[in-house]
Amino acid sequence: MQRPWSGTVLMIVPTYNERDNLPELVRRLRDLPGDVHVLVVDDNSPDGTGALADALAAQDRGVAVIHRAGKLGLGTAYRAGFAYGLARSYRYLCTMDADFSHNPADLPRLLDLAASGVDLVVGSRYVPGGSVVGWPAGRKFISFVANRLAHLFLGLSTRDCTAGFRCYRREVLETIPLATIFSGGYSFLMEMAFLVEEAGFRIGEVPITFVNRTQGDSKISKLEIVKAVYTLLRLRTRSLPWDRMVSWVRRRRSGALGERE
Ligand SMILES: Nc1nc2c(ncn2[C@@H]2O[C@H](COP(=O)(O)OP(=O)(O)OP(=O)(O)O)[C@@H](O)[C@H]2O)c(=O)[nH]1
Ligand SMILES: [Mg+2]
Repeated sequence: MQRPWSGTVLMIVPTYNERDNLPELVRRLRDLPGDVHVLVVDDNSPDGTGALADALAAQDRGVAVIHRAGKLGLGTAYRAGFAYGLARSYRYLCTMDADFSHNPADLPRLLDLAASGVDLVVGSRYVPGGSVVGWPAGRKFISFVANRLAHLFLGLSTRDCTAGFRCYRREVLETIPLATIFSGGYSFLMEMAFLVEEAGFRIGEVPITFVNRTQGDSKISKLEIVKAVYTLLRLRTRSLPWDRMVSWVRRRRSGALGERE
């Protein structure tokens, strides 16, 4: 069936040691309506995921692979994927995890909302109808606290601002200064949500059931929690009144305001 987004979608899948998940994931994405293209961004996975991705790409022109030298982080993997998609004519650039926590069958719902004019659509655990299955209580707590802090500290209205299942309209990624994003790891997701809201884009959330991985190991480390706290503080400081004043003075000094007065 023809959809408004048919033929214009790139799904970016960062991978690190996902050999048990990747072939089935790519198959299910390629079986979706609308010829969704898949870009795997692999960081030289020791388990051979990169070679597996190459084999999938050799069989299917709708699959491509970026190989990076080593484990360079989730955020920079997304950025590499965005650069690839923006250099081509894709209109919807999506991201998801490789471990089936995000169900490929949910993707058309995200795309339908994006095609209706929503700039960033998030597959969300924390809107009515969304849920998390299989996470231990500690993991749920960390995710809950991260989101609560993002709402309180940064004033974000996105309920699930740490979610990796997303669909960006091309214009969003052309506007946000991707090269200046500080976070290279998991905090990238929060920073992007902040920048997209700050830029005034429309964000929508569709409920999803997030299912804990059954194959492979989690890559998230305790260090990522420390980095997330740092990211919150850093972004919060940027939006404090004195910070706005400093940037106003700087702009004034450089003459940017003088012309308008
Ligand atoms: N290319 C690349 N991919 C990564 C990196 N770190 C994680 N990933 C991938 O990013 C996705 C999310 O990582 P996960 O380990 O599943 O993180 P998570 O979902 O927060 O953790 P779990 O719930 O325990 O699975 C997966 O597809 C990983 O393979 C990285 O440094 N580079
Ligand atoms: Mg995962």
